[in-house]
Amino acid sequence: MKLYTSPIGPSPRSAKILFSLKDIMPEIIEVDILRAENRQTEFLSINPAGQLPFVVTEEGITIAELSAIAEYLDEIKPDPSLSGLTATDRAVTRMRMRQCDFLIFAPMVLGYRHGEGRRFFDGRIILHDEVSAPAKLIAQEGLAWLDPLLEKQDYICGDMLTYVDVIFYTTLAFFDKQGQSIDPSLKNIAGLMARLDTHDVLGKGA
Ligand SMILES: N[C@@H](CCC(=O)N[C@@H](CS)C(=O)NCC(=O)O)C(=O)O
Repeated sequence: MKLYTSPIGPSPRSAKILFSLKDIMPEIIEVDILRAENRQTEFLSINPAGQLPFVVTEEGITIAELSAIAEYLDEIKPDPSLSGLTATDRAVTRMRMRQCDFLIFAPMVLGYRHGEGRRFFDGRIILHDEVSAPAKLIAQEGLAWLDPLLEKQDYICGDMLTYVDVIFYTTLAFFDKQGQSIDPSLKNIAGLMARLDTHDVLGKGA
């Protein structure tokens, strides 16, 4: 299996953690994200979404999107599971992933791309001046929605670490440094981030 990735960016960092947690060692192909190599024809022919990371399976199939990659890794090597041990657990994981994506990750990404990240994204995507500020507010509303759901559990989907925690951790840690910090009154989210900071594989050095 080949993993096309980069040494920088929250999603490549998530991929590194996911592969580490699964103890799977893919062939690594580093793509120069700063020079937008990922947006050039050669890479678009492999991954039309133009983003990193993505996997190319032994059969030559491209799998992009961290959640799809994580579920694929769980299918080919179930232990340790990052999606959940039962059909119900896995459904809960997919549910929370989609909710986090729509309510938190996507608006955070839009807030950055159309705001602080404009210079980087200029020429890669169409930029709109009016997008950044409301997108950041929507992401904060999403975090405020999630916070009480974590009151009685250690992780986003319950008492087991899943790929949603990995993606959440790297995404929030990255955007925290880009002007989208976590409201300290969201105690459960702050607690989750602190817990993940001390995790052997996720931790700050990963
Ligand atoms: N939803 C995607 C996000 C991928 C993503 O945003 N990748 C960023 C790196 S963190 C990227 O490729 N940025 C460079 C670009 O868009 O040109 C996933 O789950 O993999």
